[in-house]
Amino acid sequence: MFNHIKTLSDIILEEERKAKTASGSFTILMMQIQDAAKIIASHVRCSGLVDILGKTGNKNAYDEEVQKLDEYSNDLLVKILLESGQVFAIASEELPDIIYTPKSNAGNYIVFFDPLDGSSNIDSNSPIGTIFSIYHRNSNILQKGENQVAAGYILYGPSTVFIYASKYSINGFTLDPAIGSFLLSSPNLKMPEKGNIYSLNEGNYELYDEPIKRYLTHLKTSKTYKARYIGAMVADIHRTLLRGGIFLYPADAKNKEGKLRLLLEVNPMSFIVEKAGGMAVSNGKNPLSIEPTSISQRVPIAIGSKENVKEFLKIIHE
Ligand code: P6P
Repeated sequence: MFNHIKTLSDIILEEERKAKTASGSFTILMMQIQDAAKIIASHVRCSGLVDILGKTGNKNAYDEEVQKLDEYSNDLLVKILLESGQVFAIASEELPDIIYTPKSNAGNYIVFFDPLDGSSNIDSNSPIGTIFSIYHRNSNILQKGENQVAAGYILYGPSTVFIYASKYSINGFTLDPAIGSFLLSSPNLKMPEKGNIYSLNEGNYELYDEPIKRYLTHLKTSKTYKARYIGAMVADIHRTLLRGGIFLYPADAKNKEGKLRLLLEVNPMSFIVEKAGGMAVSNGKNPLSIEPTSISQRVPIAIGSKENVKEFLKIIHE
């Protein structure tokens, strides 16, 4: 008997049927995001070649304009989303302002995205990712993260993994390049209640305030933790989602508000982690409840297994 492995498209269509008032608009949007992910994944696989192929001039062996991967990923997502007919407005980490779809083609959704998170990892062939966050059309573009309809990320690592979270479910899918489908590989993701991995850029240690330093001392003296830091939020969050533990980007003397962007990185990741049973805090608050003030607003973040985040809060408030 042929056992059909569910795909991301199957799950999206199943959830369309659960949504009583669905028009199919969200499904079309997600299919477009899926297509963009597959195209970016294929370019990521050749990113090491761009320099070699590109050195012959502006065209590479595929007769394509040689572009930096993050510029290419951004341009692709902007084009696909604006042409989808399902989007009212978009905002990208690579763009200074919100882009509104021309009225003739405007749709019902707002999409925030980081087209290639961790792009400084490209040259060392280290993991990178794409983060997206979807809201219903609203006159006020800047909405609290709790209003997200769905959020997800694509991790371009040894394999290409698509994590998709909606109000109905959170699942992980792995791209089968042979058939170009994202196959269900981590159904009904549940984050471990507690983990023994902590993840932050300890190069900033001297810039941290005393409570953060106290927390780090606790982790190190307890001798039960491992440190892992990849420098791409998508990769560090994905490991935390699967194995438990905590990821932090605290505020520091250099990044007084923190480095990561509320709307483009922190909210989608907080939505995903909460759907998997984890927890996120920014300045002691759930990031999803923060009223955004700007597209580029940055917040400190501690996110991961519930027990680890609670331990963090306990120690920094001692
Ligand atoms: P640092 C990548 O530049 C990024 O935006 C996140 O993906 C990552 O978690 C963080 O910044 C890394 O920052 O200061 O450790 O290089």
